[in-house]
Amino acid sequence: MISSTLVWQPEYIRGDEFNNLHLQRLINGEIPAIVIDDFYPLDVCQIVAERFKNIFDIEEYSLKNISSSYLGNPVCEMCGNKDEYFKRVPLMMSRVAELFNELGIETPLEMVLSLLKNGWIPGAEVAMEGSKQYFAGVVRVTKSSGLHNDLAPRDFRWPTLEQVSHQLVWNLYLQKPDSNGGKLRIWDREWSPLDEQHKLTAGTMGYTYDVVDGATYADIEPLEGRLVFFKTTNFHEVLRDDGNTERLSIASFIGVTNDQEPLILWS
Ligand SMILES: O=C(O)CCC(=O)C(=O)O
Repeated sequence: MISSTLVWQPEYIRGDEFNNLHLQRLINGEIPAIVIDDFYPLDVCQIVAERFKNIFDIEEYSLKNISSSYLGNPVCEMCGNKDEYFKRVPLMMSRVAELFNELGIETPLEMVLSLLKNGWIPGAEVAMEGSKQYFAGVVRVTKSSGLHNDLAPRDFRWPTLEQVSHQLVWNLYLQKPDSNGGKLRIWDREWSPLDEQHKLTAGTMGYTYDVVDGATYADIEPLEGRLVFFKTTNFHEVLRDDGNTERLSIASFIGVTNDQEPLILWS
């Protein structure tokens, strides 16, 4: 019997309060998430969601326990073809940026980079592999994702990503589903190599629920304009959304390499 209780509280702050202590609390696993409401204006989120309806080259994630499609160039979908990945970066960065053109506001990626610079003295930048830039800021429609965790140096042999010692992520929600579903659930349970025995079969990135048996969790609603940071090595999942209005978000990972280096962002 799997038992758990819901008592782990995210830290809700305003954008101008964000500082290094918040990031440290996340890195140390003291809080499940940092939540900043109204980070992006609601009317802009609505325009972007309307624009997104006219995009027809959205791709499906190939991983089996995720029901999600995307606009962008995520490493997990291109890891067998590094050259093609880096070739696609400029085009896919501009395809995403177009969604935010002429709205009188910076893109979410630009705003998150500025915010992170207030919380990390060496700063924050999009990750580079030598002279080649990574893609950051994938736009996703997510129906559900199974229980999983993300850790680039474990999953990919890409030199810059192998430097990452702690992995976080930011998600900005652009459209809330009209169902009651779509919540992000973050478990107070961090991945360790022993957990690989609970992994689902090849081709999935999921784990069975006995890995979080007894752990507490926090549920976060994907409200429009809400920015959420969490640590990706905590088991997490997106609860199924069966509504008609799509759950739309934009996100990128954030890697900590060491205290003297900028945070690096990629998707
Ligand atoms: O869409 C979300 O709320 C979280 C998605 C996720 O699993 C992640 O960003 O690692």
